[in-house]
Amino acid sequence: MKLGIIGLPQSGKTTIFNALTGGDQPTNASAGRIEVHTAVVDVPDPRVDTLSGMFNPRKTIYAKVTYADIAGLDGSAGKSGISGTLLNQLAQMDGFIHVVRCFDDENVPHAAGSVDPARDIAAMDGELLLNDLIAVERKLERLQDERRKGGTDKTLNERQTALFERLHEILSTETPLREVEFTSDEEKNLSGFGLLTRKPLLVLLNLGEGQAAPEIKLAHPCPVVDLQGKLEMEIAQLPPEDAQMFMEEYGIEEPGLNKMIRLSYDLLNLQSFFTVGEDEVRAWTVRRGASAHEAAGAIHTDLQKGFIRAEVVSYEDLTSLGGMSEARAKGKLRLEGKQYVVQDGDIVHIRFNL
Ligand SMILES: Nc1nc2c(ncn2[C@@H]2O[C@H](COP(=O)(O)OP(=O)(O)OP(=O)(O)O)[C@@H](O)[C@H]2O)c(=O)[nH]1
Ligand SMILES: [Mg+2]
Repeated sequence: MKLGIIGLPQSGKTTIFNALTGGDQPTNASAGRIEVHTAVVDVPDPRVDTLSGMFNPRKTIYAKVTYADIAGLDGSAGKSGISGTLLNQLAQMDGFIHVVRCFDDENVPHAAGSVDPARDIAAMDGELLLNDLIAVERKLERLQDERRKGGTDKTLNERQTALFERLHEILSTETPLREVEFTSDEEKNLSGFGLLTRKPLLVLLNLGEGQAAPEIKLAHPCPVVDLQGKLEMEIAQLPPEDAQMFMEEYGIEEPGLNKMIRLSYDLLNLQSFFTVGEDEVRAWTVRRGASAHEAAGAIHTDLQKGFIRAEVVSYEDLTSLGGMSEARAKGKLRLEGKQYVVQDGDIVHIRFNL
């Protein structure tokens, strides 16, 4: 799962990326250049820590999300849309984190001359909308060409034309496609088309030190999270002991970053289930609503192929009872079939036979 960190130039994308990775990519003007840095980040999860404490495994593995710092969107895509290379990068993402500058700093000029988060959110929304509108118009032209030339599947062409005309209508009213429900057949037609406003979006308000988050009325509701980007980056770059001291000094209980990582996991409609044992305690990622059969596949295709049953206990039951055998004795260890819908926090053991 990949999230693209996007935002206007100098909004703090690389700062946030460094905060996520503890890295030190240079944060200076990359204006106009298309730059992409990618990092795989652990999803902080106190449940994994608790399970690890219970089972004392050789390895503890957290769920992961990939973040990409994508510079190059500057609100000037204009009539021709976002350039090919950049669009390619954006289209590969499963969702976006839009970094919005709220911090004041006279040493960091704002391209638009002033700090105005609401304006910047609207500008980015507009850029993504416009780009989709252009992509849809191009597709409609191609479909029209096909009809004129003939020789292609006529019903398919008609169906696609109807769908893309509908998209055109929606986008023309400045509505992002993520707000629209599609049938699974339409979804299939649209996958591989990389429309940007179909992807889930999280707004990240990048605050200055000690700054309170501004109230912003969004034209298109989406999850919003705020953090002090530069401060978080500085914390992330410290050795862990120093970071702890630093946070205590500033009265920070948990880095705002952790919240953002968890929110981005939610944004992508994902959940975790766990496997436990002496060898390893591990969080696995599946979409919400996934079956036990899919969960088995997330671990290994062999487990999916040879699936017999899933042994399942909830995180709450396992931790309150204190162990697997206690859970079994109390009848809390359930045997579930392929169709069982996995719940966030389930501890799962797949029985299989190949
Ligand atoms: N005071 C203050 N400065 C910040 C904050 N976040 C970022 N900056 C500064 O703003 C400048 C731009 O930050 P970057 O993280 O490079 O922004 P960016 O969005 O990656 O910029 P481009 O890649 O050029 O588009 C740097 O000088 C940062 O030090 C913040 O929270 N407070
Ligand atoms: Mg940058």
